[in-house]
Amino acid sequence: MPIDPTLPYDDANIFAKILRGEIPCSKVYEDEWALAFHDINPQAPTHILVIPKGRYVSWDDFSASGSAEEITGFVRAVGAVARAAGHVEPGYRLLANIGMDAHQEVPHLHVHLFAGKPLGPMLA
Ligand code: IU
Repeated sequence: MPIDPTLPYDDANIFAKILRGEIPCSKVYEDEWALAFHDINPQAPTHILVIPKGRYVSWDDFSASGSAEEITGFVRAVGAVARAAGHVEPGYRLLANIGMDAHQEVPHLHVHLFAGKPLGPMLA
C-alpha cells in the first residue's frame, strides 16, 4: 500500500527498525549520514536502497528541512555506494518514489540504485 507522505514520521517503520539494528539487512555501505543495503525484492541484478540516518519520510521533507550537512552527506553517500559497487561504468539508475502517485511503500526516504544490466529508457 502506498503511504500518505503528509503523515508525521513513524518510528515503527521497517527502515527505522533496520537503522536501529532491530531488524537485519544485507548491508553494503554505512557512514555517518547513510545506510545502504540490498533490496529484498530486487528488480535488477543490482538493486540497492540508500537511506539517510535522519527521520525523513520522503525527498519532500528531507529537501525542505534536512540540514546542509545531512543533504550533502546523503548525496555523497549515494555516489560512494555506486562507485564502491563498480557501477559508474557502464552506468546505473537512481529513483526515489515520493507519496501516493509514485507508490512509495516505506515511509522513510530511500533512493533505489539499479544497475548490472542495460536498464533501457526510463518509464514514467
Ligand atoms: P518504494 O519506493 O517505497 O515503493 O520501495 C520500497 C522498497 O523497499 C521495495 O523495493 C521493497 O522491496 C523494499 N523493501 C526491502 O528492501 N525490505 C523490506 O523489509 C521491505 C521493503 I517491507
